[in-house]
Amino acid sequence: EFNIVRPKGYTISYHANPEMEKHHFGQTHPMKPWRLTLTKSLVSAYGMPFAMDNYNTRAATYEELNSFHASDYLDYLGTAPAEDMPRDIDNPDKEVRFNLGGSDCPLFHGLYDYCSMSGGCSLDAARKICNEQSKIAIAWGGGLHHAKRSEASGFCYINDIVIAILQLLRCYPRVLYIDIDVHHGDGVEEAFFSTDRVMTVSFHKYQPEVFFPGTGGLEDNGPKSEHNPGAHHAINVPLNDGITDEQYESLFQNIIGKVNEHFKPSVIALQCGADSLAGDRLGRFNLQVQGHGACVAFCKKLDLPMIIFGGGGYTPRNVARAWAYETSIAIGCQDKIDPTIPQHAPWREHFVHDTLFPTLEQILGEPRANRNTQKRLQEIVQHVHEQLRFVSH
Ligand code: VJV
Ligand code: CA
Ligand code: ZN
Repeated sequence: EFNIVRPKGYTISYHANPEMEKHHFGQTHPMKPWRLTLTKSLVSAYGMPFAMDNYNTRAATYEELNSFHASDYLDYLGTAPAEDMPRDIDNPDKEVRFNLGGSDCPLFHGLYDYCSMSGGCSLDAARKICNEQSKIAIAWGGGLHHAKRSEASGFCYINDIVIAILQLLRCYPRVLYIDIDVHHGDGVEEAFFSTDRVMTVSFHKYQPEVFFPGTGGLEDNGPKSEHNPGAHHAINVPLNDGITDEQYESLFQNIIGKVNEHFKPSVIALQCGADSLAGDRLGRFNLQVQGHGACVAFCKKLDLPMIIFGGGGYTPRNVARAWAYETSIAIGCQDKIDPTIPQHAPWREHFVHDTLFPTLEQILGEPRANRNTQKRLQEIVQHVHEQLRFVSH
């Protein structure tokens, strides 16, 4: 692993708070902060920390969280007592405030600390991008894209991405937000609905009434109310079950390539939710580590400063594979790392297959049926191109 060296001419930084990983949403809750430990251990086993600036980040302050979130929400988040049983199962009649305390967003021990650590991790990454101490800043502890100004949603309480983008907007004219989590990035989209300085692009499974959060249709491109500069600056790529690497990569490169030409971002914020991988406990796609990583590689090629956030990802061994591989892409050492997981990697047995790149058959047995026709994908590309005609900087 000593062949992993710092890339020449640019700095990669890795931002993490090891205390964050010790928190638990509850016994069988799908969100497992421990996946961050598994990721870090794989990154370390490959020797990648030698090639990066590594920061142990502090928690975000109340004032920093307050840059997006409402005070009454933050006050409640900081004082609501932890519950051992999710309220909607145990006690359906008890009052629910700010959507806190249901089974998706339980009130667990240390919740406020966990949230402020996630926010701190992403904000630290944004600051290093702002003062040009880093070209690519990695914040796997962030990416919690559903949280609203005054509401928790879908395992997300604090929208660290919005807070980080607000910081980027102090130093850069235009931010491109890209979201490859299998869920729609609704919280980030909504936060920037009325500005043309942020363009949001989310790729996600879309099946309202059935799949969370139910928003993000192809035609939803930002409120077209009078004189809204944010109109046409929300791009949604609604997909069906079973999309493959080949289809996803071609769609991603086509759309992001065109968005880059029209919007001309000064910086990229990329949410890399790993629940879009095949075999995810909540996801429905057939993406492999290679296809997911190809999105990161394509963004890197645009040669702009970039923050890379985590997000969803509910089969921890595959989350760790993808995020370790994507860390290697940021460094530029992806061709130097051995696809066989290092003998000395902690929890090596936990990976089941000893490779960074398991096949679809290894992950799933039988691959999930692909419900995405080429015709529909063509329509999506066509619609996005039409939206982009309204966008030129
Ligand atoms: O679909 C929903 C909402 C319900 C109400 C709550 N029940 C539990 C599920 C249906 C309508 N919520 C989604 C939220 C997904 C959040 C994704 C977050 C991210 O990846 O985009 C970013 C970090 C949902 N899907 C599956 C579950 N909730 C789920 C929640 C559980 C669970 C099993 C599944 C909560 C507790 C336990 N099991 C024990
Ligand atoms: Ca998404
Ligand atoms: Zn997700």
